[in-house]
Amino acid sequence: MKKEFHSNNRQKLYQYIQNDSIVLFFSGKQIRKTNDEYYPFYTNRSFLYLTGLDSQDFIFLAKKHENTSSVEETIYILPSDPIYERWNGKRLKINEVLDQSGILNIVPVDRFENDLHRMIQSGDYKNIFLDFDKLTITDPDDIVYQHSQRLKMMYPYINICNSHSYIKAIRTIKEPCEIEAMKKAQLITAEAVTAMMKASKPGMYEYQYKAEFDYVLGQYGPDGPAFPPIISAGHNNFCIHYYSYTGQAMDGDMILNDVGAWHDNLMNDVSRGFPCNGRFSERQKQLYTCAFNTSEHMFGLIKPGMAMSDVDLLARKFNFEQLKDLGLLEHYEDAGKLIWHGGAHHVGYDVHDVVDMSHVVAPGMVFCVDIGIYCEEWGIGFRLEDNCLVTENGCINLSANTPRSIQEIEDTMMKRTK
Ligand SMILES: [Mn+2]
Repeated sequence: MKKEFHSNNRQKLYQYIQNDSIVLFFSGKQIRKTNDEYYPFYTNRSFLYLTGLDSQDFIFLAKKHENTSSVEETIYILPSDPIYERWNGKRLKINEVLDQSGILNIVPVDRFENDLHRMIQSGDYKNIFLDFDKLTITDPDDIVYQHSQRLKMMYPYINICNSHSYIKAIRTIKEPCEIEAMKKAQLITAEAVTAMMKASKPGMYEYQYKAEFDYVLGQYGPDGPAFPPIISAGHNNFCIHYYSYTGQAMDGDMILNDVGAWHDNLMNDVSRGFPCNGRFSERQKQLYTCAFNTSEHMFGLIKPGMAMSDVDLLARKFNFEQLKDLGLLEHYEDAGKLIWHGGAHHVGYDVHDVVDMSHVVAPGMVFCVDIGIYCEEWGIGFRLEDNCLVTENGCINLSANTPRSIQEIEDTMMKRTK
């Protein structure tokens, strides 16, 4: 992404921020595994969205006094350290930080505490905005909570405010450059899913499907999948978040993929179900047609102004009616027997991106239309999940290029590679 994208994101944020405020975002810390081994570092997504900087231990600070155009920005970075870098790889240099973020004031991170102290002591600021984001009350305190506790103790007279709802509102609406990146990610995902379909045959293990997927992604760069892929066969499809990859596809089983690639930090999330032998059985056809028709119905319906919560609700109702016609369900209250989940989650800088479900559907949003059917009685479970881009008048399916209809899937699987 160009630095203008990130600087534009910051300008959008400042419009929400009151005057006489300090804004802080942390890139995060690496989490230790055992001894001196660490888990792979994952930069805080809002920090990355605002700065374009993919690095641990960076801090972004903005000071707003009057209008948004006069906000003063500083990025605190880890200084170069030849010995550390010999072991762990290069740190971002000052010119790279400038090129990627567009932030002019670049300062070593060990100056942060003193700088912040002077700013607060000056009496020029009433508020500090931090990005507080806990999913549940039992979530451990992250770096933001740790900082806020210290700030409250040291400066009890300053207001601590939450910028999370603002960043959610901004990230939810995608810019054209984000859509372009997502389209590139879709091409990679489509190729990888197609490769699994073409290699598929009874007797194949789930890890072998995964190897096909990983091989295609590996041809496009070092990033790998956007999230751990879900690849399962037969009865394992009844575990919604299955990551074992140990099962074997037997003749007549369906394969389930719930996978995604990323490009320029923008992700996608696509699910497909297909028969491992390349031919849908009658029952598989019946259930798949319900999911496919529901998905098509939703892509014909979604448009700006619709309540976000209606996406799953209307899909569920439509899907129920068809399953009722098949004689598998009688009352809507029992839909949960076969329809185990919705899936209208946003996708972007994360696979389950930030979202405010109280907002209505708006142009530039990208979220999943995820139709799952799990019929244990018939031994058939799968989901059909696509990425819906909302336009001015309706929506488009960004993942339509991944084989989707029964015909497309069977035609693809006829072209076996193995
Ligand atoms: Mn998914």
